[in-house]
Amino acid sequence: MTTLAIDIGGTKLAAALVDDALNLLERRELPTPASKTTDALCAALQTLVEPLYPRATRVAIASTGIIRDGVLLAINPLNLGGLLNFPLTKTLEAITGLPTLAVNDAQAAAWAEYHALHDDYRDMVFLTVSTGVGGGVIINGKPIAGTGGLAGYLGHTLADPNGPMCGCGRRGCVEAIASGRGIAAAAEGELAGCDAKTIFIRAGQGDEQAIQLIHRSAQTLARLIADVKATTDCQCVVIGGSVGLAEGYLARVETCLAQEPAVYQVTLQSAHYRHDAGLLGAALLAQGEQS
Ligand code: ADP
Ligand code: BMX
Ligand code: ZN
Repeated sequence: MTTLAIDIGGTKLAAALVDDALNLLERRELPTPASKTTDALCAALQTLVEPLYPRATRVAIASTGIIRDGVLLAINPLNLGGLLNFPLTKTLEAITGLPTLAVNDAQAAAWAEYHALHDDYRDMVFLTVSTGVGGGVIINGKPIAGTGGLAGYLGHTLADPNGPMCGCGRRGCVEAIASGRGIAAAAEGELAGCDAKTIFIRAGQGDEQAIQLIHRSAQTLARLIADVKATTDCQCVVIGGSVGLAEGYLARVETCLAQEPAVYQVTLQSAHYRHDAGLLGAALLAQGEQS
């Protein structure tokens, strides 16, 4: 069977055809539209999948937000241009005429990354540092989503009670500081208005403010990882997302984590499937549903 896998993030939409051996056959990408109405996202998804779906037999979606009864509910609507909810499975079923499964992006990515790990690892946590900060938790070989789908929303745990407001309505979430949007929002002076990608480039050129902004993100993530270790006793934390995968970022997080007491140390790895972990995790979950 060929799965049309779709990844809906706050910055980019990706789609690919995936075969049963988890090979990516063809991949396309588009920017996520910034619009409070559902029409723009519908239209972008239609453009994205049109060349692919005639060769697929099912659709599997990894999406930012809580996915409840096939509807995307944003915890942080700012990540989606203010869009609060979106009828995700209904939209893709209408476009493609195919059975459609939708899950949270980080939970999907965690599932793919879990399958790429050493067999002895039964407890792992995936963190995406991207537009937001997402989390997926696997305990004893099983993904944990909770009854309402909120389990593993590690980006919305508290990093600093005096920190910036998060789009979820809480002050000082990890996401408000460590995410791509959080990094960009804190930029001042000549970096004001730059996105996280540009700030990483400036840091590489030696810009002191850019280096500090990235350090603040990495430090915040390392403290979250110590909390995650204390909560789950996981054997491994896998980091993905474009910020998480940016050159030098993981090494900074490792340096910050090394400053925490020994009991909170845990193996850190970059996502094996890099930017495709969400796509492949959704495809894998769809395979599991039908086996
Ligand atoms: P999404 O959140 O849509 O899944 P990404 O994982 O690409 O998408 O994350 C988007 C965030 O990552 C944005 O804040 C963007 O500025 C930042 N980003 C994109 N590419 C890079 C890069 N090469 N280095 C650092 N940050 C990046
Ligand atoms: C936010 C939240 C999570 C998501 C995470 C990473 C929304 C719309 N999304 O915390 O569901 O997993 O961002 O998402 O509330 P990404 O867009 O950065 O990949
Ligand atoms: Zn929050």
